[in-house]
Amino acid sequence: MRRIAFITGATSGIGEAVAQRLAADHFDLIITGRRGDRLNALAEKLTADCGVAILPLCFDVRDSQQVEAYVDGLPERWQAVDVLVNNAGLAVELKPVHDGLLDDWERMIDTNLKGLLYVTRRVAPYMITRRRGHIINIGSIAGREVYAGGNVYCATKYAVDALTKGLRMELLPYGIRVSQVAPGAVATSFSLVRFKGDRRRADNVYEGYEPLCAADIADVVAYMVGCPPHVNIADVLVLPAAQASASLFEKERDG
Ligand code: NDP
Ligand code: 8X3
Repeated sequence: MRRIAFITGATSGIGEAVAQRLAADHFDLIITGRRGDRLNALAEKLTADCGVAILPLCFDVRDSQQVEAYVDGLPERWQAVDVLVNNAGLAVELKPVHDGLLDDWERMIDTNLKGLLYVTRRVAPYMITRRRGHIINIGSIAGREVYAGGNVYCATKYAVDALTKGLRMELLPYGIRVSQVAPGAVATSFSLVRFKGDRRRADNVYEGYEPLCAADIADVVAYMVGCPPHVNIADVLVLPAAQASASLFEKERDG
């Protein structure tokens, strides 16, 4: 019987790379996101490439009713979730609070914080019933240090750090491991989403140094879930070699 991993935000970036990596490691996967066409294409590809079973679920993690309907409605065969990767998330804009847009803040808080809670609330009981499981939350260096303009995004990732620690305590009696991976700069759609499609601003984030790629983070997740049951890699900060803090990068200069 193959193990089952449930990955939120698998339509691009880190979540997609984790799906690819865990499928290659022979996990059956529940993959989620709002873009159904990308989910279905990924499901087809991973089934063909890796011979694993994939259940694509198209929902918005901000909608608690959708989360409840999809997760509580999982076919019995899919309820035995071994690994939950809470990855779905985003930053929106880079503005000081005094100039911020409420809608941007709500998108971040509702996705990164409330969405993670909604999904965990519905998936954890399946793990508790079986007295086994591993929850991996994708935090960020922005959950360790703040930077100007990062305010609300940083607050959501500090919250992910707090929730990870609290969940680890609450799920301890049930033998469920809870971990966090906190990446620095990873070249994905993240900055394009943050800057609302402005390609020039997005590309600028990754210029002059080699950022992480999504597969680097997937490797870390795969290592964590591959550890023997008595080992919990509780928390990992992963940075590009050219990054030393949330805002300090060693960049090549022209000329
Ligand atoms: P991407 O933009 O490439 O991927 C984000 C994923 O989240 C997509 O699959 C998207 O799916 C999903 N998502 C966003 N909003 C929702 C929603 N409301 N409901 C369901 N799914 C949603 O970015 P990354 O892969 O870089 O980001 C993944 C995680 O990594 C995020 O939590 C981010 O904060 C974190 N992170 C990223 C870093 C980076 O530098 N890239 C660094 C540190 C942390 P869809 O649009 O189909 O719904
Ligand atoms: C994404 C990394 O530094 O842009 O979480 O906030 S950062």
